[in-house]
Formats: sequence, structure tokens, C-alpha cells
Amino acid sequence: MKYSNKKIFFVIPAYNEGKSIGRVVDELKKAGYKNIIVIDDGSKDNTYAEAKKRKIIALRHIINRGQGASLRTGIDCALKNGAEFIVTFDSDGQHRIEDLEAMLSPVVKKEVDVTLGSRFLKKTDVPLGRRILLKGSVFVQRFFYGIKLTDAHNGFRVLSRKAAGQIQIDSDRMEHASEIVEEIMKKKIKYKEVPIEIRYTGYSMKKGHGSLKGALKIFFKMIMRKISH
Ligand SMILES: Nc1nc2c(ncn2[C@@H]2O[C@H](COP(=O)(O)OP(=O)(O)OP(=O)(O)O)[C@@H](O)[C@H]2O)c(=O)[nH]1
Ligand SMILES: [Mg+2]
Repeated sequence: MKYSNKKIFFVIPAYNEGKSIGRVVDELKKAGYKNIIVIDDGSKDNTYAEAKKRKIIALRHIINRGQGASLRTGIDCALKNGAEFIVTFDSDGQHRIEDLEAMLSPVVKKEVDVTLGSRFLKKTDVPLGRRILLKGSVFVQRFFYGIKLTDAHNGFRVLSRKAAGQIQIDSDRMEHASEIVEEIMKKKIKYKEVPIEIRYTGYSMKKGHGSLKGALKIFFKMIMRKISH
């Protein structure tokens, strides 16, 4: 395990991921990471029980509040527990431990305060629907905010303690991903995109949120935020 002398905390939001959360946590533990926070967001399945029995920090929202709200809960908890670095990671098994070192290094070495995973900097077969949705978001970010990123909605990030304290997440649901990026730009936090791979599996595709309706909702909220600020 790289950087075992650092206080690295994983923040893993989970909604109805009883089938995969156990494997995700076990893999991280096997690799030597002990500070793992799972936020069960009012799941209807056994997500909470699966997290709890693995002797990690299992938090729970009584009702479903969204991924943004869950990240906020998890990041606050990590900071309270003395985290030096926070990794946000998906609970559906789409992120790979093999990409961790590349994500952590620039932040641990203090080159930047945030790394953002990008699936478009590496040759990955991103399904067409997802590609359209993600590229659409990249376009909106560029057009409205002048932000030049290659991947708009990637849940794999590393934040320094300082950056985690600076980034304010107000959006409860999926639009938090754009909000985090806007916060990074607004507060001039040093960041870097890092090529990572996303695993597209039958499991992830079945329950993905990448519908056109969802995308339109996110675009609408981004525009409203732009207008109201
Ligand atoms: N806490 C919380 N987590 C959620 C919620 N919705 C999704 N998640 C988690 O956030 C992660 C990413 O969500 P996905 O729906 O897989 O989104 P994605 O990976 O960007 O898109 P796909 O390519 O469709 O998988 C997963 O680990 C989910 O369990 C929610 O309402 N609350
Ligand atoms: Mg997913």
C-alpha cells in the first residue's frame, strides 16, 4: 500500500448497492486502507448491514437525500476524524484500486490540492448514452463557466484536507458534481485531471442514472445556479 503513513479516508456514498458494496470495501481493506466511510443513503436493500458488518464507519441517512448530501456527510465525518486526504469513490464497483496511486500522488506530493478522475484521458469504451450525457455536461461547463475539463461527472476524486474544507457542497443530488468543479474554480484551488478507467459492467449499466431526463435536470439546475449567483 502506498502512503500508508498518511491518513487517507475513503468516502463512499451508496444507494441500493447491497450487491456490490461488500466487494468494494473488502478490496480496499485488502489493499491496506482502513479508514473507510460508507454513507448508506436510505437504501431499501441491505447496503447498511453489508457495510456495518465490515467494521468500518457506516453512516446512514434515514431517507434518501442524494449523492451530494451523502458526500457532505461523509466528508464532514472524515475531517472530524483527522483525515489528511479524502478519496471519494463509487460503491458500485466502477472505480479501480489500480488507479489510486496515480490519483493520490499529485495531492500527497502537494503538486495540487485536488485530483479529478477522467475516463476520457484513457482509452475506455464508454457506452454511447453515457458518452453523450458526459460530453454534453462538459460542453455546458465550458460554455457557462469556462471550465476546461474532459470528464464532467466522475465520482473518483482526491481532496487534500484544506480543499475539503474549502469546497462547499450545497446541491443534494447529482448536480453536486458540477458544483464541486465550480467551487474549485471559484476558490482557485489547484487541481489536475488524472486518467482513470471506469468499469462498465452489466450491473452498473442496469442501474445507472444516465437517462436523458436526468441529464436535462442537471443542465437546468446548472443554468439556474449560474443565473442566481
Ligand atoms: N448516497 C447516495 N449515493 C448514490 C445515490 N445515487 C447514486 N449513488 C451512488 O453514487 C455512485 C455513482 O452513482 P451511479 O448511479 O452509478 O452514477 P455514475 O457512476 O456516474 O453513472 P453510471 O455510468 O450510470 O454508473 C454509486 O456508487 C451509487 O451507489 C443517492 O441518491 N445517494
Ligand atoms: Mg456508476
